[in-house]
Amino acid sequence: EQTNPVARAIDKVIDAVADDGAAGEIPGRPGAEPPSLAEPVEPREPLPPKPDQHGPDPLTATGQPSGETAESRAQGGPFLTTATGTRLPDTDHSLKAGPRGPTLLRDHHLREKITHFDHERIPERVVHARGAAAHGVFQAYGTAATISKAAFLAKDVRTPVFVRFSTVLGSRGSADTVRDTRGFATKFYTSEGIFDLVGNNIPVFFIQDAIKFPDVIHAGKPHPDREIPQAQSAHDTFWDFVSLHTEATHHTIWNMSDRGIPRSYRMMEGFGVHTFRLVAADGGTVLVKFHWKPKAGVHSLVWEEAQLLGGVDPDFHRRDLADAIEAGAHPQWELGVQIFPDTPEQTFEGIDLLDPTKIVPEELAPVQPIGLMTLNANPVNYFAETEQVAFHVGHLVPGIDVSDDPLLAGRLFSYLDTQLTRLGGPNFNQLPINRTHAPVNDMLRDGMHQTAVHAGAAPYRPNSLDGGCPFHAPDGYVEVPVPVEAAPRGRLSPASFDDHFSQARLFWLSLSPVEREHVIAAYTFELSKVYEQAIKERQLLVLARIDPVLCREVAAGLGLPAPDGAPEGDPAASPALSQVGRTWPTEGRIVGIVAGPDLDAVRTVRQAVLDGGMVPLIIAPTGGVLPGPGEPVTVQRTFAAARSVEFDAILVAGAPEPGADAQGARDAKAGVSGTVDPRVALLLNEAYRHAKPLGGWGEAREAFTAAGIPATAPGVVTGESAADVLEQVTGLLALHRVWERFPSALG
Ligand code: HDD
Repeated sequence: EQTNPVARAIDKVIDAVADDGAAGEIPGRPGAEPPSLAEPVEPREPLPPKPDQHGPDPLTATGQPSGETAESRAQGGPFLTTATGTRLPDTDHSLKAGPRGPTLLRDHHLREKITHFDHERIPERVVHARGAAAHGVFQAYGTAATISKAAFLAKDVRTPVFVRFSTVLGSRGSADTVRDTRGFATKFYTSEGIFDLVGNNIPVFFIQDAIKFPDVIHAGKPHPDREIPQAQSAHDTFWDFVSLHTEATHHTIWNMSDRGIPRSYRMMEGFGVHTFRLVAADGGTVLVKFHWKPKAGVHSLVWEEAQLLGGVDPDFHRRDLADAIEAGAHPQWELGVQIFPDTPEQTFEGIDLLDPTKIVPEELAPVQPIGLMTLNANPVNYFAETEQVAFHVGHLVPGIDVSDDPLLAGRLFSYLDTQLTRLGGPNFNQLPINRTHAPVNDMLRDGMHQTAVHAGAAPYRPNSLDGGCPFHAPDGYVEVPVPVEAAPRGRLSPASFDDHFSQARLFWLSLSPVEREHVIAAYTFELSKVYEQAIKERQLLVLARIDPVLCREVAAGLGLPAPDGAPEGDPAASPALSQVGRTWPTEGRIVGIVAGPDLDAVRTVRQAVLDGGMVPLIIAPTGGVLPGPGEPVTVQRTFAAARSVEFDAILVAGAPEPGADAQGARDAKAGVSGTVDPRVALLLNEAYRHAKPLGGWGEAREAFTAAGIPATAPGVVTGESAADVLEQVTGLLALHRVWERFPSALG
């Protein structure tokens, strides 16, 4: 019996294949009926729920029955009905006057079916339209219990959560791997009401005041005339804005770094960005910044991979999250807080805690873990859950309060407002995914899409007709009575908000040489896509304020002179900001195994990969089961479907077989392939260029040579023993990439 959950999931497939054999049966699906064009005529039993999925909690806000049953939700009821429950004998033909006659207006079923279909879409989110989500649980360590009275932060309390990850700029159907900020929004269904932590994977924001949100988003969205480019910042309006609006400099350099292209949602940090205020049971307060730290480590794609994935698998992050959960490899994050004294200045070590363009380096204020979140179930229905979930920074519980960060203030208005348009009215909190798990006793009544049937005569206060209910709650949510500064009213900001460059420089100085190279390449790529020369020149002036090397290298790439300018400030580096040079867990990483003729070696190494908690995917010329004696080995990726971008490392099990499919035969006939299929050569070549660990044994060297990979290249492990090769490759995987393969020109 396998203990590794990924292994268990894969074993199921293998067992199914191993059970094959009866004549006429479908390979891999013993007992299944052979395919047929005839429609089923008998109702089937309702399908059992899928083990990796669960829907929103079945609690209703009011306890009202809904007419909906588990069967109807699962489409498992025996007979088709209209929306009002009348059984239907036919839904394939509209009502006509004779078989060739005109369609009749009285056909209510036709109109109901088409009208409902016409209204299936709701407006996509104006930002963060593209997303993926999962259910899970948050378990508190109790370490925050002394600084916050929130019930869900008490030791060992387990709170259901729903997390939605997203990109910001793209439309709902855009690619996952674009260069962008990622949303990281968590809904905690606590016993005291809902707490939403609506953060990003970047700890700072483009603007310091919410009033500029429409400006930054209009600049980042596609151009208004042709609606291009989709889901990216590499265009004139974005760079026009950020080069003029220099408070965006810090967020922009994070976007241009590896953080803008995460490897997976599972491997991203999350940040609450703003400073929040925690309130203890005795009324004491501290200021905090929230951090999510992924157990799987912080990893990124390289830019070429991200671009390839846009075409090869635009759903890469969405699929990765769902697959991991389905396989039982449940992603986890530790929630932590940086804690600052709640002083009247609201600064820490000279850093303004109300300025959302600033971080507090972890070296100055360590992140203190307060609980663990595990995502353990996929949504059952994308629309009902992931699309209809409505987050709001104002959803707070006693023990957590907001600060006066002016960006947060505007958000407190915006999130409620946007749901009215997006979800069609003020009752969106009654949607199953948005329902609180705490008892609701409000006096909000009526409105579009009201699903509660409220009893009671007096939804107002004070009343006597309902016995005075509901009463004020003595332990209810109270805003912290922070004194308000006596100062003249005005459209103002503090002087500290004028520092736009020192922390962009801090970030740059904290990166390793290879990460700095990526930043240079990203600015160069993006600005190369800008048509207006003046915008590029202006952005170079901004870069000169960050660092002369950054400015010089980007200018060289653009073919422009580097302007003079001195960097601002001399901040100390924060090593915690770099993703390179640390070792990370290898569990859940994807290892491609290009199968060779020695099936025993393939079986052994596949098992060893599983035992190491990683996910092996067997790559072979064609699908099905590898030909040969012994326990069957199922192929997961054919040469036609395997692209390097899917794998974190690739192993070559001896000389791979040439492609036996139509493409392979055509290439062989045309003399394109040598002994190694060109698709295998491309696979290895790309993985090599993307600094991924490679390993092989037996005649594997032939494949590496065909891919143009030098024999002595770092991170290319060859040997006679598959076990030794795998051990070394796993060691390399813990470092994520083999960066020393491409020594940095920056030193
Ligand atoms: Fe926002 C959605 C994160 C500033 C207005 N935002 C949205 C989502 C995330 C964030 C993760 C997607 C939630 C989901 O999955 O449904 N937003 C942030 C962060 C910000 C930020 C971390 C700065 C620190 N946002 C911000 C400002 C405004 C908005 C300043 C407006 C003044 N955000 C919205 C919105 C959205 C939204 C228009 C779109 C859909 C939605 O709210 O429900 O109201």
